[in-house]
Amino acid sequence: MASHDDISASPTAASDSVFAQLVRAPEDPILGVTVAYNKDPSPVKVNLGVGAYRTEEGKPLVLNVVRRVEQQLVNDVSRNKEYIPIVGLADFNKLSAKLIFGADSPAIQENRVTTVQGLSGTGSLRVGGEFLAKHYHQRTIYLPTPTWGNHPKVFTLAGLSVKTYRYYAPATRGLDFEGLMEDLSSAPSGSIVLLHACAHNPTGVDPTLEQWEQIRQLIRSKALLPFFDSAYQAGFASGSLDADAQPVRLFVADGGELLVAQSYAKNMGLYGERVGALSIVCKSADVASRVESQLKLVIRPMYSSPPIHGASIVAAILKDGDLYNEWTIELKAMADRIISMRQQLFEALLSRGTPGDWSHIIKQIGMFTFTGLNTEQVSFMTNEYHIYMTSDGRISMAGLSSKTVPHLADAIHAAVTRGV
Ligand code: PLA
Repeated sequence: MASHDDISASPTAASDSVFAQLVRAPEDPILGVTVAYNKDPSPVKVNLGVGAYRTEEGKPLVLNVVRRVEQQLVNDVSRNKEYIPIVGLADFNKLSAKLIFGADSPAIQENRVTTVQGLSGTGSLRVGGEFLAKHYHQRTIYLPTPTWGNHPKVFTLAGLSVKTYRYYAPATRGLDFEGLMEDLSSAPSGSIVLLHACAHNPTGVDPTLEQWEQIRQLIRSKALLPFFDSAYQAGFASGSLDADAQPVRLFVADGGELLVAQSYAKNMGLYGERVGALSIVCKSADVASRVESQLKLVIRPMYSSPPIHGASIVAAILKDGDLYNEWTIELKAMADRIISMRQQLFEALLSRGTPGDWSHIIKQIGMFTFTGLNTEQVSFMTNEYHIYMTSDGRISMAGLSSKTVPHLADAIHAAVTRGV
């Protein structure tokens, strides 16, 4: 007969765990930067890893308009916590489509668009990816090189096979337009093409509208399927939400089909609320409604239905003219602060005489600067200056402030001139 000791001794030994063979996974290349930053006790540390907006005081920002709407929602006793539909809040979906496609979009008027609420940008990409893996005849998706580090993982796990197309030319720190056109020309007909709608992450380099038009012609002539990732429709470069949506609208205007994943993380500062949308523009209203019926079958076993709070905030702001205007003013203030950080960092490097051409800092757009610093220089800056950034040399300009610019410029200067 086994003694009590025999029974209780074994489960405590680690080697007996059913997970004993598990290897430790590395931290996420972007979110892991924050983990390392949080562990650093240095008072001068700066987190320029994740693309999250900070104020001049280095604090996270909740927009005033968001605070006000949230208060109204809390005070409204007629609201309840019932499950919302599998596809999310109807108002939110309609208004999200309007935001990206434009109020007068023929696709919306003809009911050719189906929009479902998603778990921010990532969740919307994932639902779109799984839908395509299940229902689309071509399972290959082309991603730009480089791209957001999570893209390959999201689409691979969704069941698609990932290939790449050339996008960025390190030599010019600009777009490799010829490489892009060549690679898309040789993609098999029907392939899916992931396009960053604006403010390409991590490079901050976007095609011009003329180049977008050529990309559109190529994509349509080869019957490729565009899948836009619109994580940064915020007017960060142009100061206008409509201007940022232009590339997507070019593709809608030709009557062809496409997918768009939207995120409200950055443009409404709703990061942790996980609010986003997936829209699929179809050829006819009939197809769009069948697509929606199938999207429900993707979502229901994944997370059943989306959360109510963040989408209610977004819907309230997009629905009301005054709140919408207030939002765009706050958005513009964020954009202006980021642009001024670009200018300040550029000037700080100039004044230090840091070797190299740093004009890309003011030319690139969106939240990030793709500095051109290499992995070794980045780890030097982290170790010696407590500057946290992704190892590809990307810095989040939105995380900088006038107070931290000199420190960053010192670090870059030291990294670049080291051993020279
Ligand atoms: N698509 C792109 C191109 C992104 O850069 C990000 C976020 C997302 C989608 C997803 O954002 P969401 O799910 O929060 O809406 N990229 C961040 C954060 C800002 C991250 O890596 O999760 C970044 O630092 O790159």
